[in-house]
Amino acid sequence: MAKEIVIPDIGDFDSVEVIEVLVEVGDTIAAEDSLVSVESDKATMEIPAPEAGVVAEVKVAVGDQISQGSVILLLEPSNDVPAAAPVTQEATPAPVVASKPTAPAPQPVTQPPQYRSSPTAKIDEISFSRAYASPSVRKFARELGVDLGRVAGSGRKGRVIKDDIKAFVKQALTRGTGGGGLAVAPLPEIDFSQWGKVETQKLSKINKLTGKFLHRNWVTIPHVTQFDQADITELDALRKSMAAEYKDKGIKITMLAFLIKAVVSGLRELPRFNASLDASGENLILKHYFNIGIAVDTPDGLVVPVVRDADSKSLVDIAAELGEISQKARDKKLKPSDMQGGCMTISSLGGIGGTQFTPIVNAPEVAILGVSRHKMTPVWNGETFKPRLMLPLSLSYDHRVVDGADGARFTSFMGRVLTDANGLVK
Ligand code: CAO
Repeated sequence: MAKEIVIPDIGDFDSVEVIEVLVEVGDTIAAEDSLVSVESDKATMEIPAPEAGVVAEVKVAVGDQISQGSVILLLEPSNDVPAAAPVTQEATPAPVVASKPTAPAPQPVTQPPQYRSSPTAKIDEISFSRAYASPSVRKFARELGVDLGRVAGSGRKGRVIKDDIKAFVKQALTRGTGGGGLAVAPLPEIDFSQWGKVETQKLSKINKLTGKFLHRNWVTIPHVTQFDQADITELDALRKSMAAEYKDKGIKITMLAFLIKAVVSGLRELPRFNASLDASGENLILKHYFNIGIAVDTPDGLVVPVVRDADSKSLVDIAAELGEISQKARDKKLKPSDMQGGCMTISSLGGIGGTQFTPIVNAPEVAILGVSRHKMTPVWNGETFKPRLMLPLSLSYDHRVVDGADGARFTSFMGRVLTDANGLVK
């Protein structure tokens, strides 16, 4: 037979308001589990269960005014449910009372609260004690190591309820601890249509994948970008004459082919650039092969196919291969294996424009060479200004593997080999 559970003697209060109902029909509860939170102008209290059982019916709702003797719920007594603490059948546990902190100003909750960092950060006891929450919510927060002062309450008058703690932990785990323990501030959810007309476009599969990897690489790799310029006046003349020569054979001799050969020379000169950190971060794996990745812009997003063994291919072979792989990329015909095993990537935006940029290292590689638009520039040769075609280089590298001096050495070396381009043709 279901038993009526009533509000016990709650001291000096004639009537109190129900601010939270902590159980639902069908819940199995133990003696002393909190059933409802009530509030007077001086305190919040939790009314505990006098005995164990299963909730058959809940008789109160949030906002009800209740007093001693009011029925809270009907309970099917159950001998199977363990008591939380030894209590005599007659004993009615006393309400758990918390003095009411100065309640924060009521705040309309229009969207789920956003949180900043790990739930297990050090608890600020002062803000914890000032937080507006019932004793069981405080206990729950303590158990999870949540600093209650940082949890936005979605209950009435900004009171923190159990669901707020759960949401706080969930959000902190999914957002706040990514990137090797780095806590990042979450972006607020914003309804942009409040300022004007908008449309929502689904991200492509490539956008989503590259987004994930770029984000990981950006937050986990300490990047430095070294800027430089290479005098490619002679290289461009050579390229143009070769381009005319190979046009009929259907091969486009591009700047990128020269850059691939130059990067191979750079990797030979400075082998730490042709390396990867192993997963433990304890060892450097030095590679004796020369596979160069090329960032290719496609309508669906960025992909990076790899020119394999570029050291053993001639400039013309590389130019021909580049034509094929960039077409394959745009036709979405690249296989995963076409994009694996790169040693270093080149991202060329020269055909589009810009003076410099900071490319993101394509891990597990340790460096990426960005190339911007070349420009005819007056260059002082010690006696006079001469017009020289200058190519801007932006080398980003992983500072854990490459130090600043080697970064500058690499771009200087690139400058020398690109200036004397004949050596790259073989
Ligand atoms: N400066 C000035 N002009 C340049 C140049 C440079 N550095 N590089 C190329 N050009 C010119 C070429 O001369 C060519 O002009 P013409 O059509 O008059 O002959 C034109 O730009 C196209 O060049 P190209 O055919 O040689 O192609 P490319 O090597 O510039 O680009 C590719 C190939 C696949 C790299 C490119 O299509 C691409 O996708 N680039 C974007 C890469 C990207 O998005 N990177 C960002 C990654 S984020 O880190």
